[in-house]
Amino acid sequence: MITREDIIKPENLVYQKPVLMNDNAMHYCPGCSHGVVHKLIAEVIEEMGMEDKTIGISPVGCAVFMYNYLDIDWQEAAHGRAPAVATAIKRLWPSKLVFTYQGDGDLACIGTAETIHALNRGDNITIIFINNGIYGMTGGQMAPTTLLGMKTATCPEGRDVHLHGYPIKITEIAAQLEGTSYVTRQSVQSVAAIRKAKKAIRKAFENSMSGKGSNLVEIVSTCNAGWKMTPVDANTWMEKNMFPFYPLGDIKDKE
Ligand SMILES: Cc1ncc(C[n+]2csc(CCOP(=O)(O)OP(=O)(O)O)c2C)c(N)n1
Repeated sequence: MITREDIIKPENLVYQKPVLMNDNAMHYCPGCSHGVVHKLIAEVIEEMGMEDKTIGISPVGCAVFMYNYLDIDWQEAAHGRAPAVATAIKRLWPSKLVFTYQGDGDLACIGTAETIHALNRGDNITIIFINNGIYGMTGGQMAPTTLLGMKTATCPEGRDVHLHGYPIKITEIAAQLEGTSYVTRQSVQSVAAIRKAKKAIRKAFENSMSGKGSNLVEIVSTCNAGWKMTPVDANTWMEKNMFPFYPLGDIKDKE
């Protein structure tokens, strides 16, 4: 009979939870992308041996509670202001790995100015941008990233270009800025996508430690509760509707 002790032998261990992730129960809705990205960030920090040298900046939105789940140093920022706070922290402690973790309402709307200027200054930080196309925490209102035709709590007939303008591709804008080093768009809807997203986060974190400039990793994500879909339907909807407008892959890599 195989006992538990046999299974946990080092040679039989194929996977384990990152040590940095504590046992607090996550508040995220089932199917939400946030938890997967949290885990990738924890894994990368551990693999880089930066457990006690990392400072995360957590702003407003569902992302804010990341400090409850990852046992690193955290600083909370007002809505949209995380890149400005990250700039200050990185300049005070250049030897630290400094990253922000922001939603699209936070980064691409209320914090557009902070985001663009921090990236353009070439501050050696990484911005992780969770783009789920809506304001998730407050009940699924339209965000600047909401697709045309997409229904939200504040555009129940669908986003109309004449009323609301076009969705913004902030990642493409970031790639145009002199200060950015690595700009990429990833997702976490499949095992292959998760692996690629992890590689992208690793590269961005390494770049920010080697002084190559600022880095932006967008993760096109689902918000199945806000989109009012099952987790599986939300993934399918994202692949069919979000990926054509927000295509995945590296947009800029200065090397
Ligand atoms: C200055 C300020 N304005 C508005 C709010 C209300 N608010 C809290 S969360 C949120 C939406 C955040 O959405 P997003 O950044 O897309 O993240 P998500 O919740 O989708 O992960 C808003 C508008 C606030 N807390 N502070």
